[in-house]
Amino acid sequence: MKPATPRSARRNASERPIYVLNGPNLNRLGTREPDIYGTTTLAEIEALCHKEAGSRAVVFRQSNSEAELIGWIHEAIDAACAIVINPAAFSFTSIAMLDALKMFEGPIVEVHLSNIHRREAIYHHSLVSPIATAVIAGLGARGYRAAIRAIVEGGTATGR
Ligand code: DHK
Repeated sequence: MKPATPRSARRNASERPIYVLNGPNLNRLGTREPDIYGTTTLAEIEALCHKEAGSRAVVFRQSNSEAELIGWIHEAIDAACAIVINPAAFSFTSIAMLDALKMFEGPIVEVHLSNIHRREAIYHHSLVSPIATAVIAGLGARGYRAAIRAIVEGGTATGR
């Protein structure tokens, strides 16, 4: 069993921001296939993440570029206490992004607005899920709130 995280490390971790990273096409939320993704915009999702985090800092970003997302994961490796990530279509294609996430030692919560397992087969196998601490899919924008709450409350079943 992993040794207990000393109080100082837990305190230091809680002083570091939660990175919330979003993949391609999520900048179009609100008008993008509302029957699948709902009508909540990405700006509204960002606002609910900050609200749920309370005094904890949140770094919230979106990119349609794989390289940019990997750059932010590298940044998070040195700066973040946890990563909440909706990799969107890169979930199913990007081994490079997976390799970057593997270097992160803190909790990783994978979020999908839609229940990817109820959709076409191309959306069924996320490369990220096997290394994620937790996966939330199908709750729409509320999935982000659940992810932030779990991180703020601290501790996960897997000890990651
Ligand atoms: C978002 C996307 O853009 C799709 O490629 C994924 C995910 C699902 C979502 O549900 O948030 O399949």
